[in-house]
Amino acid sequence: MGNRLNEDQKAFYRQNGYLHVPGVFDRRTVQVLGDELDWIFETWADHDAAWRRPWRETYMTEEERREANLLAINDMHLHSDLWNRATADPRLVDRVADLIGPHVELHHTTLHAKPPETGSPFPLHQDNAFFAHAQPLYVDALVHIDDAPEDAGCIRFIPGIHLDGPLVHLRGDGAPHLPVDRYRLADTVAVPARAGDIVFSCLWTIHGSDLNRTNAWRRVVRFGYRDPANPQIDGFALNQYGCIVRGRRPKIPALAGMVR
Ligand SMILES: O=C(O)CCC(=O)C(=O)O
Repeated sequence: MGNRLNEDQKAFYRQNGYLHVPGVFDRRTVQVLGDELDWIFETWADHDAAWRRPWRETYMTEEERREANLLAINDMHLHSDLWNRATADPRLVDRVADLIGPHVELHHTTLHAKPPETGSPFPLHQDNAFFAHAQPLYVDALVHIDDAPEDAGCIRFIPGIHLDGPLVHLRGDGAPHLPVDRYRLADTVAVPARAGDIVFSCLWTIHGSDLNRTNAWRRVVRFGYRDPANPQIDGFALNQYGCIVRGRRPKIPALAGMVR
């Protein structure tokens, strides 16, 4: 099958809203991308990116809350040719095309690096709350630079709920998230992954993650891709063109007004 997904994998994604594909990037690729991250870290990272607000009391003890931290960097592909080329790597993009294709537009890249023992959780949410689109033809590809076992705060999903569409999130002085009494980490499926694995998810899929309780870093890079004919409604990078990494951009009235 080369870089393509098989019918079982596509059916799993349609039904559950996510898909774990082991070993997409080989050890050497992951090593090179990880080394490049060291430079990006020192130069561009936001060293205090952990999400705040009262949900933290549900997820962590008082001591854990004092220590919890997260490093985040947006759009690393604008700072590094290596990471720019990774966004169009056929091992990644051909599989995305099997989920939303055949035309694929890069929307953003984001690094979430959870430090050892203090790497902050993410409360359950849909990414649609951050960059809403009209259709579910938008895939987040979580590229694992380090191993992410369950106790390192691996990604977790509520399977199948993407089929219900976008939900209203709590908003205010912090990142949007779902009410913690109705959407609980205990009801999620953990997806532990190894360095080089990719976990794909739909932007309407509910997901989150727990604290990193190991003594190792947990670095995961999110590549957001959409069908270029899927109009964005709100949020991050609204009305901005991203690079077409596969196929072509159609010229349609719904996309009028977008800028470079
Ligand atoms: O990196 C994680 O553990 C969670 C990331 C996440 O929630 C997201 O990328 O939207």
